[in-house]
Amino acid sequence: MRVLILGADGYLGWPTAMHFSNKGDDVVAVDNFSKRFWELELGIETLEPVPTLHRRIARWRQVTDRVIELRVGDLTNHRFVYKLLEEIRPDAIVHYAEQPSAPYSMHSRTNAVNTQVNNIVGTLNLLFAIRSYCPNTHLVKLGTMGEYGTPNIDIEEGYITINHNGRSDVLPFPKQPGSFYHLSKVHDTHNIAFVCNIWKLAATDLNQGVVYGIETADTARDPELRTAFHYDSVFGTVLNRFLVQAVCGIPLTVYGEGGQTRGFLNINDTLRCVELAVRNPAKAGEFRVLNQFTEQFSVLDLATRVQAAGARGGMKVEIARVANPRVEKEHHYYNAKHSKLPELGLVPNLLTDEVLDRMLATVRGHAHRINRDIVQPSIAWAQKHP
Ligand code: USQ
Repeated sequence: MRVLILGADGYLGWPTAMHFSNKGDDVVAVDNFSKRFWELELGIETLEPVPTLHRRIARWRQVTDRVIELRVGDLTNHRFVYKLLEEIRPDAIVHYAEQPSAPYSMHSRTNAVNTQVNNIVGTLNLLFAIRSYCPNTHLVKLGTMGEYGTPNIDIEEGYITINHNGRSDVLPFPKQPGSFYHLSKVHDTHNIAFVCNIWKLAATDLNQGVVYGIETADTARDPELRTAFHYDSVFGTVLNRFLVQAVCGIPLTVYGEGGQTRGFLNINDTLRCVELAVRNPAKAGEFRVLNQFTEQFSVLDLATRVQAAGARGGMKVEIARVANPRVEKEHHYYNAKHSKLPELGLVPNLLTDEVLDRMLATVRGHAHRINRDIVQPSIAWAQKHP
């Protein structure tokens, strides 16, 4: 298949590009490197420096003899997007090209606006370009489980049957996002669902949980093929952060009570889920929603698991209760369905002690690189900004 990967320089985008290329698909990688700019702006470093996308693509070719094509451009520039789709006309588009951080989006008015313009305008340009040049292309869009928030009822996969005043309908599941970033994903969802209906485009929204992990089969082939691993308080996800904190002796930063419960998945399962979505496309006019995670944990569960992994590795790991910089429920019901991807063939890589120990050992190997100054939370939801 001809697969276009948007946001191919990122934590998930680069392993996804290699994954499809390795399967023999014809991969075109797209990025505008804005994430690298945001990192520089905030003084954020990844655990190991990440080679340029150009260099990683060249290395991939040396290692595997497979070609990944590169296009550099910004999805908010509609001329770039139109030209791209006119030329490539892919079978599938995997769309990761969004500002992915909730804290980043809550930093200031500027960041909230930039996040929503980048994410919503970029996706909207993409939808118009698909309609113009490749209306049969399957769009696989990365959404987030955070679109649903933490309601006091079971979370369904995208839709819920509601009985009201004697009538019944299947309606989009209510959205209660917790940041301007999560809101941007909700707005995307509505735009995509709308055009699937009116233009009969085919789209899959992958409502992904929190991803963890440092390596995939392809990144492990060569140090120059590594992907970005963030542990800072803006772009790092919670388990990745806890692993780094454990290694450098910083008490694990559990925000508030730690009862916040989310869906989680291993980075290797992200690749498998995206592949399953691409190989089993939505139909014309269908807006398919798949909840993409494999297990639920509370933040405190994870901290306790990392503490135990540290003890197995001879490290004394403390758990801190940090004042919660976010406005979120710290104790709540959480039971989210996630059966559609297993029905398509997903066999999950669960967070076993062995997996946790291996990740901790890998992070420990890079301990000399850790910048302790970027670990503590620096952006508060309720704080006033100019
Ligand atoms: N948390 C801590 N301590 C930390 C960091 C986070 O207790 O040091 C807590 C947060 O308060 C939150 C939970 O852990 O309750 C998850 O936070 P996170 O930073 O790992 O994840 P989140 O901000 O929700 O965003 C991440 C990705 C985002 C993706 C989302 C999936 O950055 O791109 O959409 O996970 S989900 O959470 O299901 O919405």
